[in-house]
Amino acid sequence: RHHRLLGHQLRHVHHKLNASTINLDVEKKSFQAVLPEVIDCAITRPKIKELPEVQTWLKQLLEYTLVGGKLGRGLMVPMGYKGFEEPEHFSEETLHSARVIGWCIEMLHSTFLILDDVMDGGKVRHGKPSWHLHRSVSVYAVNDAMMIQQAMRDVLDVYFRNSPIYNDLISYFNEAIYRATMGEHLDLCSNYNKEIDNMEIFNVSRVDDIAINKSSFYTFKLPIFVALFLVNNGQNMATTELHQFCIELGRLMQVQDDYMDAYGCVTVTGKNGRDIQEGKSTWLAVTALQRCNSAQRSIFKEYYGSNDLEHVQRIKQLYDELNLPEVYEQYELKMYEGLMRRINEVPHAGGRNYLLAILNFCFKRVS
Ligand code: DMA
Ligand code: MG
Ligand code: MG
Ligand code: MG
Repeated sequence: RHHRLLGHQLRHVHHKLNASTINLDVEKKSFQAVLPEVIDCAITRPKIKELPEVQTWLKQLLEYTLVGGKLGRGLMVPMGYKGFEEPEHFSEETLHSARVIGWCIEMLHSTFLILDDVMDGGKVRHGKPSWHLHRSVSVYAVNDAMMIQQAMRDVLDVYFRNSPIYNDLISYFNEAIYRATMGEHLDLCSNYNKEIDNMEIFNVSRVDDIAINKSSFYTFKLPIFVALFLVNNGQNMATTELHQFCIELGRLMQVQDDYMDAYGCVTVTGKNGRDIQEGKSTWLAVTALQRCNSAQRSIFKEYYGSNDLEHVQRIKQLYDELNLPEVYEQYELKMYEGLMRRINEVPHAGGRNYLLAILNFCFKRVS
């Protein structure tokens, strides 16, 4: 009864929330407050309780990797539920479910980041040493990544096994996982090698394929569409237009990620850039090549994909000579405007407000 009363009061607050802007800091605190419950759920499953040593390990693994990020992906689930749900159907209990699912998406994100840092030679993540350099013994981190993924699956099972949304939930998670691994595959097969001169990797459509698979699905489509599973008649709002919005937003996100890899500051982004050293096919590299004269193209071929710091500096200098910071700013604005147009076509006012909050969270981001 107390619960229902609280729900009623919150419905009232929620109504006002819909009309004004979404307070991200408040939602972030409530979201973070659910983490201990989620970790506790994962580490108290019968099979892991039998192995206290593993239980302690998993707890440390989750506490280390789930803290320090922006939590954008996870927050999109409760924010989406609040944005799309009508006041008469809103419940505090469902909001809590949204936060649990949000943490499952953050667990999935941790899984990918652990593996990505092993594969990319990433050393810093969320402003701390990457997991494989911290507690784990380098490549053993692969096993830890799998463990987090299965812990995530356990949490989903505990909370939602008997829920009517369970099958859809699992199939959306599966789609996101598969897409991210396909994106990572393309990314890992896009390293420039001077010896074989594989310049064909630097093309717009490859950069798009990498971006869409690497980030659109698990970063945007998963949290946004899963939030709609929790909304009364939410399936009516899970449109192909919304899908396309997620795809485009993922592209924006990855262009920014590529830009920050060279132009970001490690103390702000919390990670060390390695794309130039690895010779990656990124938005910056492809855009640079589109604007190069033949002398500049030779410099690119000579120095791109080298671990030598002077070579990396030479590539960054080339990016500056080609005015890439300015080109980036214009491109980001153009993408922002396109996404705004898409948002304005969403019929649901609360949904529009929510998508706008996500877009503004991403636009001009520096970390
Ligand atoms: C990471 O791509 C991709 C996934 C699916 C986690 P990335 O290597 O560009 O990420 P980061 O720049 O954060 O290392
Ligand atoms: Mg990486
Ligand atoms: Mg990578
Ligand atoms: Mg990157």
